[in-house]
Amino acid sequence: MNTMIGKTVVEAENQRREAALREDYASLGERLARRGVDIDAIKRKVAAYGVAVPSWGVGTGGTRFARFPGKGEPRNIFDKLEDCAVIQQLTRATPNVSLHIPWDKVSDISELKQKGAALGLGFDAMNSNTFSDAPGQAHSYKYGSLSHSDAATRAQAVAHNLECIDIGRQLGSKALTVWVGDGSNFPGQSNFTKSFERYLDAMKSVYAALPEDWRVFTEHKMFEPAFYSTVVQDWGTNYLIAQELGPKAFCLVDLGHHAPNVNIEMIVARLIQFKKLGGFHFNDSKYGDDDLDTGSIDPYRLFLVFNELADAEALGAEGFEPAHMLDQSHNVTDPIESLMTSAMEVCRAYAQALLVDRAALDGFQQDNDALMATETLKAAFRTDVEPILAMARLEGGGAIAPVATYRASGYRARVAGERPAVAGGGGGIV
Ligand SMILES: [Mn+2]
Repeated sequence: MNTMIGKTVVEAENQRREAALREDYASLGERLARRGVDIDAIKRKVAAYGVAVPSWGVGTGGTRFARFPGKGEPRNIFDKLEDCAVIQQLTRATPNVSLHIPWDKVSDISELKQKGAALGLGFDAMNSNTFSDAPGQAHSYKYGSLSHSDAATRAQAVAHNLECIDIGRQLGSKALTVWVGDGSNFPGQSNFTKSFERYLDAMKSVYAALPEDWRVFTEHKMFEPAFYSTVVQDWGTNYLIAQELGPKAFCLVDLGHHAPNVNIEMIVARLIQFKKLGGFHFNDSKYGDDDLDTGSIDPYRLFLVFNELADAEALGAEGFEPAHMLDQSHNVTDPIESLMTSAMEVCRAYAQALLVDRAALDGFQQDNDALMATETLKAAFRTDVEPILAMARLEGGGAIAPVATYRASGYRARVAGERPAVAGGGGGIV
């Protein structure tokens, strides 16, 4: 397998930190043992955990105002896979890449598959794009795609999704994620019921083309690019879609796609209860769909989401297999550093959620002891699980300190010499 960063760099960086890590791990292990928790069991679960990286995340994003390209940005999907391989090599938490069509479209799909295999990367859910026009396409998506008033435009959007399934099938992907920008900017511009009927009708054609072992994830979003109404607005609409389509259809929760202060962890619990949670797009936000780095604004909310997931895992919820993916836009940081940090934040929230004393929590809930119930969650959240994460990385062949190791490797400067700056490149705020 090809490694993007020299093993001697990783080993030298790890060597400087290993003794301290072993001390910290032993100390944390003692403290957790007092709470009846086996640190090695938690570490094994964290080591087995993975969150997919979106191919578009490794390019610098942008806002509606401007995009400021970074040095050595990937020029195409092959460069993107190499950057994704750096993230996986150092964090050991991102074994799969989620592709976006047409941004990642290639003439020879087997070449792409081989590149992934050579880098030790698999392919996660495929993402279709009917929120912008591809060069030369017959019908514009300016006024919508799967819900468009024009049948030919809807048919074109369906055909694009079928193409994504076909490419994904050849790559070994097992899921399609559909997010549409369809909606309206003015009251009266579109008929809510008719546009949703058209959307459902089009999605039924996409659903019918799913291979037997595939799932389709529909992603809701409250606003943007449409600012008055969106066709797939909220989790309730999303649940209706999954119900209408059938057993292979699930809801995808992007943490940034809700109104401010919405209780996302409760939405997650509802979708788990009714067996329709398909997966996540992790990111963080302060105001809207900010696509900031996961855990950078509200790590407690991320923990509370993972608390619901760990609860379902502990109960052995039937058919519970959500897909986890990052979905962020990096405007002021090196995308590789942001994605590594974010992947580690997701692992941290998972590890903390595994520390929740569920029997004690259940007892406090039964007794209506609100204070002790919430303190039970806080006790897990306050635990510094970094030694667990770092040990899982070290034992998996990764880096104890991924960002420091990445900086020491000089990877960005090296690729900057090989990759001339490009103005366009697929990326942005999705
Ligand atoms: Mn998303």
